[in-house]
Amino acid sequence: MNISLKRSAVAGVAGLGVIALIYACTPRATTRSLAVGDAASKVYVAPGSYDEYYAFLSGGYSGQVAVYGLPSGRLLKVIPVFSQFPEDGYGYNEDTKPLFQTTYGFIPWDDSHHPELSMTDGVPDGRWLFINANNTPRIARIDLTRFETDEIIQIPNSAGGHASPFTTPDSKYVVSATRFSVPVPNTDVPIDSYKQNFKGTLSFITADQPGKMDIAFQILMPGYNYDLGHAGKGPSNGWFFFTSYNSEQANTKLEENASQNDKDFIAAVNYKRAEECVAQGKAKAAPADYYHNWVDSASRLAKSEKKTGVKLLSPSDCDGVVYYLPTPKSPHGVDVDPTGEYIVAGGKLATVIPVHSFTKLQKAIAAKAFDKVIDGIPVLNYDAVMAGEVQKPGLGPLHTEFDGKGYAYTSMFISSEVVKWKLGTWEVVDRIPTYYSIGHLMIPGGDSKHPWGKYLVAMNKITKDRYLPTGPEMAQSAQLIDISGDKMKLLLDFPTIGEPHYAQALPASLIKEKQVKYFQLTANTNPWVTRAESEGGITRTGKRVDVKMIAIRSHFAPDNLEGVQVGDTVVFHVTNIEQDWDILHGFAVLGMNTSELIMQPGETRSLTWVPKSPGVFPFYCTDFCSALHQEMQGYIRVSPAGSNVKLVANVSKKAQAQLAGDAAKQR
Ligand code: RUQ
Ligand code: CUA
Repeated sequence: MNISLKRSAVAGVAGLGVIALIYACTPRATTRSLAVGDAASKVYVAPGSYDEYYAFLSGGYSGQVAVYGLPSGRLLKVIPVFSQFPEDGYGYNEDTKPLFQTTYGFIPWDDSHHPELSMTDGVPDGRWLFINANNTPRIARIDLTRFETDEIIQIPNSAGGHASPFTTPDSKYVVSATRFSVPVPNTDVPIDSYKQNFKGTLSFITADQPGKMDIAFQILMPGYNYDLGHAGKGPSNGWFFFTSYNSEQANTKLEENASQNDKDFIAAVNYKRAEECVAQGKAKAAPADYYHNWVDSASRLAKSEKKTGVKLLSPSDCDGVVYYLPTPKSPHGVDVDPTGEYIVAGGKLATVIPVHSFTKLQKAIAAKAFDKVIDGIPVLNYDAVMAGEVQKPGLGPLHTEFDGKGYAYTSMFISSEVVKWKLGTWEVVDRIPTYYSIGHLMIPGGDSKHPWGKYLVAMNKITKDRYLPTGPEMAQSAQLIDISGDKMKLLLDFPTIGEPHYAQALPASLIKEKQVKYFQLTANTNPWVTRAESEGGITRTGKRVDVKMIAIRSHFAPDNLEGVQVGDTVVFHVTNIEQDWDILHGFAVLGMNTSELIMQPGETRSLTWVPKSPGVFPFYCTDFCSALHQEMQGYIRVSPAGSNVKLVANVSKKAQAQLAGDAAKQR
């Protein structure tokens, strides 16, 4: 959730006559359970040793993912996903730009919310990390052998892809539900025709094959706001649960108008049933344009394809595919416990934490315990599906994770605390304050069948006085809490990047040994690869000039180029021919206004430069790669249009002979 939602949550609660605990935003300097005793030694990772867990925190409005080591809280890497990234040229260089292609054009910045690890049999397996773009709905796949974004698929018929990209236990599907209902297909209608014309969609996207994500089907839903989701597991495998709010179908002043109903709904989707109906042809083929972008692994070039059409399934054409579970007051998170029996909602404005039972849900369906039917969706009776309610947990329950030992931990946004409670008895057994206004929380594997229940990370929305002040905006703050004993213990505060909305973590041992250290030059299929100095050179095709160049400690070859003219478009293709771990080179030209390049070992990257005036322009390596890094440079001479300066690059004689041969053939 973002700050404005937070404000409205506080106002909404106050409006409901519940005491709004203003200390959600008020710094409290003194309290119990500040880090004490042996906390420092518990987070200390000695120089040269490794952390026990990789944690992936979303960057929220930064569009990135930040990777931290736990328990140290050390930042290991920032992975750019939905935003251009100056640190490695992602989204600036020609090779990665196609990843940002959408039907709205090139989108270089989005809001990323929920990282989700791929799973095998309901347990994180360390293959991929998925994450959603919230504004222009998309889902990305990050490969965890390289910590790189490899694929992005756009979700049509959707606006605000918030309930995303939660996966099924086998990662066959990732999902995306629309936050904003919109006309489907989107068309020009009066906004106050919301109730007639606006719809929600729940999208199931196939995800088990890298480079091949696609929309399997979409379920057309009533025009509510869909918020979050989680797959069933164990007995509830084959089901997916999505929270919704605004069952009032308000289209203005939602703060007030969407907080009227005592209960909204969790949509329980039997997606195996949906698969059957789709196979039986019960889904309608609907026009819908969207982009699928992916990186070809051998050339490391991103490609884009435009797709048209989706299968749209209406619940009224497929009985038994969706049921609504009434759930108090604008639920936010929905989390399924490790056994797959309990479905826990976080009612932002509720004073209890409602827990549904999957066993009861099935019985209620069999007994047709329906209160009513909305657009072909039976609404199950609340009492018939209720497993229990956690009473007086605090205020503003948002998200719940599990420790695998029978306990659940819920973030309380308004009362700014983590509350630990027992599954089955629903009693609160412990609570710990957070600083300040916790949104999401995360336990490694805490939404899976197998939580590694040793630590919990609280991701807080407001920082205020927790760190040395840095002007009006403070880095957001995460807190590491030890949950290995009966009582939660605060161990560490660490600043984060952007606004983490969720995180995932897994034992480092699951991915540490699988890391790619460099790219094999011999396997590089980029059409502009230069594998040896002798292969570099410069060629002209009309007004386009291509430069093939290598980078190696500590020079570029070629390093002097002449014959370029004002009006040309120059494309540099630079290959880092190092075959050694973590030896990068950079490339930047004076006045270049698109990007720099950073090349990983064995990689070719390209950038486009349009010189605007005659002169001599230096270029250099931007990564301090060796003792002679400052010597790693070259010049490119630019002459006026129509000049007769010969096109030359100071490459080896052999390469020049080759170039002359090629030119002769072209003539
Ligand atoms: S989420 S905490 Cu609750 Cu997208 Cu933000
Ligand atoms: Cu290469 Cu500095």
